[in-house]
Amino acid sequence: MPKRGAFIVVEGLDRSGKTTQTSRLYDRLSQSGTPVKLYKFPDRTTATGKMIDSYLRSQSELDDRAIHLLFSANRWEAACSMIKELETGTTIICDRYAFSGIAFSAAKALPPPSSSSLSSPDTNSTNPSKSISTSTLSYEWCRAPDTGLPAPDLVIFLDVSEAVAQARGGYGQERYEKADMQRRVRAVFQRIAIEFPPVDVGRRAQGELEGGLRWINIDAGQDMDKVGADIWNCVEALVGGVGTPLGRLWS
Ligand code: 2DT
Repeated sequence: MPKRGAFIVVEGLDRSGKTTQTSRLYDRLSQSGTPVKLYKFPDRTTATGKMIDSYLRSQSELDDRAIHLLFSANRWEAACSMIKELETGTTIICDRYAFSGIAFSAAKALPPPSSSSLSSPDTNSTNPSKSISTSTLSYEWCRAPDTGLPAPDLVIFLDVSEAVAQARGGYGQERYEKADMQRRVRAVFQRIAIEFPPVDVGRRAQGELEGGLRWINIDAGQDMDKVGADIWNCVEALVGGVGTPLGRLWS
């Protein structure tokens, strides 16, 4: 049976260099002769994307649940084409996906940012779920609408500290581009990461990356070329396609 394309998601905090690294990865895969397509969510060009864009620019207000569902719908709109492309051998790189959906919405329900559980990765890695409120926009509620979407083979999470983000020029003007929100989002990303088996970045054997979603944290505070090299180190094993069937998120 011919191999399908690999599905690689790049997630990250603002100022992590995510968009730069994603397009570099795209170029490198293209140059290696891999058929590759780049997706970015939210896709602001569709009808749902235009509503999302207006919300992010604070030109409109929406209930937290309504915007969450729009972000999810924005992915579902693309799901059919993505599946077709992957099954016909195209590798997909995706700049943000369902994990951003959970992280940004569930972050709204976290306790105030002065809480040490938000800024300390150690506290969260011990039991991050404890810091997530179950009263509104619970983690489970946020995850539900994306259940069944095509599951990536690999999620690369570009982690960047607040200090590095500030040194890179601080945050932009959109709704979520604030230090307090970014801190909360980082905490939820850490909560998501513990759902997936850890990967040793040094080991690139195909067997290590096939057969289920893998999540890799990369220190995006490093020099851009080093970050690019770390990413390639993980992705190289997937060049040439994947032999296992495409999975579905959380199902
Ligand atoms: P960009 O700055 O990357 O365009 O993202 N977001 C994104 C959500 O809140 N939910 C989602 O499902 C996705 C994909 C992250 C725009 C902002 O939208 C947030 C930042």
